[in-house]
Amino acid sequence: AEDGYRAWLRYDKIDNAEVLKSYQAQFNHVLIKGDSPTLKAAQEELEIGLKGLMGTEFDFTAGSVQGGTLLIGTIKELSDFSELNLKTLLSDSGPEGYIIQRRELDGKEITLIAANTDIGVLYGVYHLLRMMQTHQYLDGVSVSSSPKIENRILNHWDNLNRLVERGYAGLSLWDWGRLPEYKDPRYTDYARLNASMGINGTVLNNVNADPRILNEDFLEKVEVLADIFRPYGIKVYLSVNFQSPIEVGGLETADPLAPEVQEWWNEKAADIYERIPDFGGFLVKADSEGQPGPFQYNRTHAEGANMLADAVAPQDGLLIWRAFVYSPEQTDRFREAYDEFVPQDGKFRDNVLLQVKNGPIDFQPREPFSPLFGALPNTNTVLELQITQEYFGFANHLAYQGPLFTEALNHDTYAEGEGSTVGKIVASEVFDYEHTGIAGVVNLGTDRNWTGHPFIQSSWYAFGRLAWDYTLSSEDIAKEWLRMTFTNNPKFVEPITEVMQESREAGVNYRSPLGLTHLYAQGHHYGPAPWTSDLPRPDWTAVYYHKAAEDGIGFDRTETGSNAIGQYEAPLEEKFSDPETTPEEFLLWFHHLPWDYEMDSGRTLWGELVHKYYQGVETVRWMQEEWESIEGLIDEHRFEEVKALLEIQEKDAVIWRNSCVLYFQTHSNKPIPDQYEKPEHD
Ligand code: GCW
Repeated sequence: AEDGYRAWLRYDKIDNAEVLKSYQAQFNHVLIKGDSPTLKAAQEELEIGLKGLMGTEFDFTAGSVQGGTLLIGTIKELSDFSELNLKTLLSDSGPEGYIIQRRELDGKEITLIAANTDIGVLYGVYHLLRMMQTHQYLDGVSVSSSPKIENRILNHWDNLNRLVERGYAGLSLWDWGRLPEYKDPRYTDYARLNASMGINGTVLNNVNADPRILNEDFLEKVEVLADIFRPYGIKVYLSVNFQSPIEVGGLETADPLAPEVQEWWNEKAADIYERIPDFGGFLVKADSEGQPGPFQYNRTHAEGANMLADAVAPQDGLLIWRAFVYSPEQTDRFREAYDEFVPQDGKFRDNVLLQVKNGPIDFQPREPFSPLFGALPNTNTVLELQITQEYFGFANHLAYQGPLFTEALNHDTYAEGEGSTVGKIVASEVFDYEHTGIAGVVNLGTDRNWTGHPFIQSSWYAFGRLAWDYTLSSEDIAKEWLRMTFTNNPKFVEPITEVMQESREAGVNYRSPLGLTHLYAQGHHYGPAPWTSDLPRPDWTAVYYHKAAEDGIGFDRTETGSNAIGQYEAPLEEKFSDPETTPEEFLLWFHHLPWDYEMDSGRTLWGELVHKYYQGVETVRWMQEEWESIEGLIDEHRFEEVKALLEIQEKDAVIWRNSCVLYFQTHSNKPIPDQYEKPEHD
């Protein structure tokens, strides 16, 4: 049975005779110049890929260029072929880009994949295979591609006992108990899947960091993983606990200004680099949700980050500091990260990157962008996205995150006038950053299909593709993924692309439409509990966020409220300050409005809220129908699995809708309009 293990690198034989014939006419053997581990990986991928796709063994032993050669190599290895003019062709490709061309060489028709570096070649090979998997004709192909963002990093929230925080796909992939001896072949497949999209870094462990990761016995295991990932261009990073000098080093303090603490970190970093010369660096969650940090020593974020940055600087390492901070003392959690970090702008070392979640609160189904984007001209700012469905029904619901990611990237911050989108800021096209980066929190685990719900693979894929090129559309990515992962049959691809594209909005609507947020049951974040009010921290309750009462609903973040809107640039501040000009999907993020406030549809706010909740459920039911309609076009195993999961999703959506509508009704005191099926309750 198809179990999803191969994900989008399936390489089943091309079932379109015409496409297959055209490929056969175009190349019949491969000439790879060079034999580094990365080029060997490229060759291995082509061996599996071409054999699978074309159904024939390929000759990889040709010594010279002939008609039908697939010629592959770096500018250096291909220097004999001066006629190719690679110096010019690759002048914009950088250290990771590549070109793919159909062209003539010595009067012979060849296909060329060339790059400045080995890893560029590998990326080019994956690109060619992707074109073949999606049945694109290669006549006259001329591709030139390079990443817009330098560091494209997965974040694993994996604990050392292999439980994954917010992970719903089995245990951690890292089998610490059997490392370093046993090198699970899965590590290589993990690297292949990531390299196929151009992911070039991975943080192995949870940001709620266990200090033991820095013990020698763990570092020995980390070294093995780094060795396996290296040919695929993937650097290893570690999350570290700020108290490590005490917990691991036996020091009395972790004060970043204490010389013995600095020395301890310097030595620790040097030791890691001895094992792992291309070690990426450290990721730190400090002074957030109980994690230790510089505050207890009366030091600033910058002082804490800079000490660690200095430790990795001699080897060109990076120090990634998270901006996910909030505390119960603030009247509005929305404000906090900005209030803490903007005054620190310019105080961080050049090799520090500040990692900011897309929204100001926490990976909610829909958030406005964090006002930190655009407010830090002198601090390398990384965008953190969540691939794992902590707030989207775990691995039970279909909720393709592509539209959320592109929405986050395309928000206009107006930092340097119109068009200063989050994507451009992160890619250093607005300010001049020393380093750029994007991070995705994954839920990969030991489930056969890596992600639990087969469609969560698509969000992993979307993250990777957007990390390479943030201007891609979520729809194109969805199509590409469906073609590679299931079938090229348009009868499948067309309707299911639509299902994917609608799925996130459905999730917004049945949970928290119109700018509501964080109505989750505390702790697990699966089901609804908008009534939650009595918890140890007010900012963990639902009522803190929705503020529903007899007079209306929503969080006033205008000047009469917390004035968080003041953190945005003037045109947005103005736009969001007036409910009439606030986009309705963000309305209750910024305003507390009466229940009979009139919406664009002509309905009252209460009526619109009810309408959206019902619409969310209806969309899930439509998703079920669409899925039923493609029965027989894909393998039965995955068909049945997704069908069953959609049943769960429908049930959950109804629970969300009923819980929220009935609860908010206790405040609105208004009826549910007649056209809607009434929630049943016992
Ligand atoms: O989204 C919240 C999660 C925590 C997580 C935290 C963070 C790793 O509920 O589980 O901790 O954010 O991003 O640090």
